Amino acid sequence: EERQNHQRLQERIANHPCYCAKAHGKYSRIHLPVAPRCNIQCNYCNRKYDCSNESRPGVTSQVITPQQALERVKLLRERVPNLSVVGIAGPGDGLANPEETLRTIELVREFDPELKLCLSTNGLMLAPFVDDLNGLGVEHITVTVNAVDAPIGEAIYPWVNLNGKRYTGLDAAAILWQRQQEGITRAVELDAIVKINTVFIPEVNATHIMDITRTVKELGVFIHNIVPLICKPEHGTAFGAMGLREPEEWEIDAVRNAGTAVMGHFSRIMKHCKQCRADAAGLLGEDIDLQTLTEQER
Ligand code: CLF
Ligand code: SF4
Repeated sequence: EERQNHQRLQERIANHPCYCAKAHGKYSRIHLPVAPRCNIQCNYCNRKYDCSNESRPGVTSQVITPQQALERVKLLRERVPNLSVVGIAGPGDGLANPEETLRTIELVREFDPELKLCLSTNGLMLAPFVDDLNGLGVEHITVTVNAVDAPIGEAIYPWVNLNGKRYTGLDAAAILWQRQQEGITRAVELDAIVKINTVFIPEVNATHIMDITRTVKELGVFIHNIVPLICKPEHGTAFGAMGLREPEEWEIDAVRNAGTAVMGHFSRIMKHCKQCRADAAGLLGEDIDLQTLTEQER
């Protein structure tokens, strides 16, 4: 039975460029930047720019409406090679903008039910929306988990906003992880294929990453994606101002290799992430220039 489940899973991810390394030079994804607001603060984020959970600080994606997002999908379906996935990855958090996010997903689904739907979130509001997402056919969910221990989380998240109240300190980190766990657990129950992103932050969560891998594996997560902190001073992030360094490549390699053993045979560590923009479109790392494309269209 395990073999059959594995087979089914392989089929479901076979044309997802992030979940399946073999698919990434072949199939394209589009990100639709419909979600401007965010409900937490990460110290590696510059709020003027894209969510750095899935994308880089220092690039600004222009926010579009759900209707414009649909137009973009229509335009790009013919222009990018083998479009298979439509994702929402900011520029804020998709679920801090639930109306825009759910409406966009609905429109894309109506337009072409064959397109895979993908959402990346900080997880604060995943539990309350995961059933709706499932109902709309969202099969791929990414949650950014940078700590499964409040004292470590406290150094990464200065605050979270929940139901009109702002939490700080240990409370903020504990609430975020609690909610992330609930959301991830429910997503797995609903048979979503869950990916965890973790930002490798030297001297903050680096030695904690194995614990994260082990913990999320136990929750039934399929893939763990560990990405390097981006924090040059010019990116204007809190970590940049604190003088934190970006990790060396060998540090990332080491933690990914260690994680591979933990994830085992039926789940995996992602190694080909390109830390995409919130408006990325095309093959991973070979995005098309939307500006030029729109000008050509006129
Ligand atoms: Fe986009 Fe993310 Fe879906 Fe992929 S990106 S929402 S899972 S369709 Fe992919 Fe880009 Fe890395 Fe993200 S390479 S940043 S992992
Ligand atoms: Fe920034 Fe994304 Fe963190 Fe929100 S979740 S603070 S947009 S990095």
